[in-house]
Amino acid sequence: MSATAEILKTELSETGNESNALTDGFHLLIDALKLNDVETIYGVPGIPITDFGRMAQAEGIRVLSFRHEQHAGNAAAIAGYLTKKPGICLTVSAPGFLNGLTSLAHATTNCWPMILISGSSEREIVDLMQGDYEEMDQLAVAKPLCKAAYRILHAQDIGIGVARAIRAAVSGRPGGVYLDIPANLLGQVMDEVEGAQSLVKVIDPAPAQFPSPIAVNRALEVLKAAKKPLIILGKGASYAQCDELVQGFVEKTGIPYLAMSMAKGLLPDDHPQYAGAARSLVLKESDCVMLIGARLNWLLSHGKGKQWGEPNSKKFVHIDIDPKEMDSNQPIDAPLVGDIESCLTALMDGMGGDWSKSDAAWLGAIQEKAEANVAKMAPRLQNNSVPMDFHGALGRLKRIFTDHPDTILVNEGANTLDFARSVIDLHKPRKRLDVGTWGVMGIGMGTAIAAAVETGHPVVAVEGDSAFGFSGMEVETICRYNLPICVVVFNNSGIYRGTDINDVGADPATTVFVKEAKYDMMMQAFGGVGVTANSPDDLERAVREAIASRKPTLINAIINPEAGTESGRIGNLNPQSVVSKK
Ligand code: ADP
Ligand code: TZD
Ligand code: MG
Repeated sequence: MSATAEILKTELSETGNESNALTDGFHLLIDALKLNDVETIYGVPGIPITDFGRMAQAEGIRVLSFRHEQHAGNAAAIAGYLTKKPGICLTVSAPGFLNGLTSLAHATTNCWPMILISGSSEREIVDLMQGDYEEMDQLAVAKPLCKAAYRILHAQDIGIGVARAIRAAVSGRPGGVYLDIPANLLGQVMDEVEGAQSLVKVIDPAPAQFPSPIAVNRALEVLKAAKKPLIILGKGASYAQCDELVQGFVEKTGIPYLAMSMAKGLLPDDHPQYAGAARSLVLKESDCVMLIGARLNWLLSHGKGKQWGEPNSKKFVHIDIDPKEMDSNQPIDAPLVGDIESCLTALMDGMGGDWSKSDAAWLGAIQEKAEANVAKMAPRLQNNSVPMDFHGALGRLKRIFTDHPDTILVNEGANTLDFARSVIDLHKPRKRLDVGTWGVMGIGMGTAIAAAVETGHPVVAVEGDSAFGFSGMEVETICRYNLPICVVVFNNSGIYRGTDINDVGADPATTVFVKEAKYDMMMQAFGGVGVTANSPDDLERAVREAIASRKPTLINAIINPEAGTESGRIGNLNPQSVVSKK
């Protein structure tokens, strides 16, 4: 027993407390997390949280150790999205904390619940800037980058601290929360019974938020008056996990819909009302757009510009849990503030039984356009060229995802991302996990690991070769935990293309990599399966085998280095220099 524990024991017995049993910060923190159903922690060990990780594991929490905190954090962020419970990331002080902070900011930007728990140095030394081991005022650094940030200084406050963190992460618009754990908190001792009494089980952490009846009626009036309505489903709608209600609402209205990237599969992508293959037409010509858990941010060109047709030609209905989202980019005619489940339930009730479905001419025009676009694309998806292009490779993956609707697709890159998003259909909710609102490269392996851990389903991560490089070392983590993950690296030997040449010096161009690097050997190095695929046939065979075997697999898919375009589909966002080049 430590000296402090001895003193405390004596004090407690002097005050008449005879239980004598003690607990400490380590155990209180573990008990607080367990009491609130935390099952998994993603992190990297080190001072001062190594023993905490060990003890949590011994107490039945699954603790997954990563090679870099950013990927542990990305795992926690996507675990939050998939489960509606905060994903937990555990890091060491200053540098480990900073590595984890990127993913905490990413979770916040995407409205996903996550808690970054980080060990920190002693307050007294940090605040006097006396140069402690890994000294940093972490709370101050975290604050502007997440939804809420708390520090716990006393063991008796651990229960409340954890409760606040959980509620802040999941209630209202979900987001990232920072929880600062100074090293000496973990060793603080208190009476075991009092400790247990100090813990808090959070009741109803994300309370339903009902829309006002006036707002519901207003929304129904706007929808009723529309001649060419359109629904846009965003990842807030898939996060809400009221899948049948969303499907029921879309079908009852008969309104055609678009799905934002991670909302794909919320209704099956081959649904007759899905207007994905006629995206330009519906955005331009619709007269009323209903956003359900989607923001009018850059991903929707802020709801304006040529893509959106004539200015002021549309009315907007917007469901979001955050009132500040209304009128953020366009005036909203019918704001519906509340959680999606409550809002859609109220709308369904208000619609009654005799809601007349959307105009047949509008649906017919969309269907005609969609069919023409699908027919135009079909031969490209069937091409069997060697070296492969994006479409030849993705045409095969599309078939595989249709045959395996439970398999989760993780996707990042530029061309690899944009083409895979439009080619691969998903048939169930929350099966597509990608770069999210920021377009972050590096989410790949952390996301794949959490997807496999949280769902038990096989994961196929379709990765640009650059994108993969950001988190590639985590293939060791995949092998160590023997996860059913198949990484497909779309290897075009570079960022966007593998063909750039630097004609003014000896260094390679900034966007090219070692030609046809053997990424498959990285997986082999740790005991997994590594394969090179030169043709669509090779690729299809290897992916099917990986899904069936559930063995960690990396397929190095050699893609024609000329096949991609600068920045994929968002090349227009690159600033142009007005100074003529040499
Ligand atoms: P996408 O990128 O798919 O368009 P966004 O991340 O931009 O989606 O938007 C998701 C929106 O969903 C956010 O504005 C968030 O506040 C909202 N949201 C998240 N969960 C819920 C919920 N349960 N009910 C209502 N809105 C939600
Ligand atoms: N760093 C981070 C964290 N995120 C980013 N989005 C970028 C850099 C910039 N970036 C992109 O937006 S896409 C991309 C980078 C570096 C890589 C594209 O190359 P790729 O994909 O090999 O992954 P394709 O298929 O070759 O286009
Ligand atoms: Mg590439």
